[in-house]
Amino acid sequence: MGSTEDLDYPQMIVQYSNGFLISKVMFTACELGVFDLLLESGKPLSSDAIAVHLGASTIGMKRLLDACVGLKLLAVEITQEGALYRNTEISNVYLTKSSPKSQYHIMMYYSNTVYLCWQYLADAVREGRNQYERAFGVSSKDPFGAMYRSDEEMLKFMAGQNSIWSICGRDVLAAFDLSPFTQIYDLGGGGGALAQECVSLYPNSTITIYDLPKVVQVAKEQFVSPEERQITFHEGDFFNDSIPEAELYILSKILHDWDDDKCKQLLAKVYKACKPGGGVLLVESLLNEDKSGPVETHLYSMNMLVQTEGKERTAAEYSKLLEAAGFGVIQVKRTGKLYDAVLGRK
Ligand code: ASE
Repeated sequence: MGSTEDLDYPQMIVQYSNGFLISKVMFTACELGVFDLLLESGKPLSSDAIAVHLGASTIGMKRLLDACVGLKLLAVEITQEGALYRNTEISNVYLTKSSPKSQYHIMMYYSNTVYLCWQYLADAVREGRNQYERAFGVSSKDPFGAMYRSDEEMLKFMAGQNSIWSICGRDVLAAFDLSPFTQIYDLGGGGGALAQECVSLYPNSTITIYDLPKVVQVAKEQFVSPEERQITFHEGDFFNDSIPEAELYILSKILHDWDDDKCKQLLAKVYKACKPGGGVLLVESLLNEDKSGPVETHLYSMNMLVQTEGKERTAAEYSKLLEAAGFGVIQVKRTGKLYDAVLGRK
């Protein structure tokens, strides 16, 4: 893009400025149920029909639908009865609630929670800490206390994280052959979508989701059925309570929530609990060693600043944390997608 940059018309700056408008159009069409309605209807619909079905104004809905066409999230066909809208393939797969690869829940979390925190990004940069106090009037001392400030917020977060595993879970679990490890703990496993991918990919494994009691309760009620016999639960706080013995510990998007001291504390506890010959799998979005990118990971690191106590790190930074805890033979696999995998052995 740099090479096509024209100082009389800075395409890149215009595109970056409009980035949040694009996000909000997509989030809003998801939130109002546009893609769900067009999937269910099975035929193209007029803007008036969509507005009536979704209880929206005709003027507002027409504007939203046309913007979605511009973004290639919808297609339009002009007929004698006027313009008829339908989903594009990518919208059917990723933007409808019922699709197995739906990103609906993470978008609702971005649109209604993350978005509000980003309002205070300048304050976060000035102060070097998360912005829960300004955004939601809750103490920022305990980030997960703040993130789970209501059952509704906790559920939105869990559903959101689950939707990410529906598109990245298989790649991060297949990055290494984990079949030698049959007894696995997923620390902070939340809604269990990664655990579900894990037992599907490794049918001989059993996996225990270790998470806070209220998270486990919601996971059992809403996300993992008792018929899924290979998945069990352990209620606890992995910083303050004991961690049971296992062959493999998965820490998926856990270390990025915490500073180096907390990461070392947690990894040292995991090392102690780990069976000899066992290991730890870190699932994180890795920064390049020279911190030149990927830009998505830099943006996520900004998000860690406004929402948590952590940051995104390079593979070498994770390796150092693992080594400090005692782990050896550290292997790194980049997946080319959002999340990568780092394996350490005891
Ligand atoms: C966390 C993950 C996330 C803590 C807060 C979070 C996500 C959003 N908020 O562990 C999902 C990843 N997306 C981003 C923007 O970081």
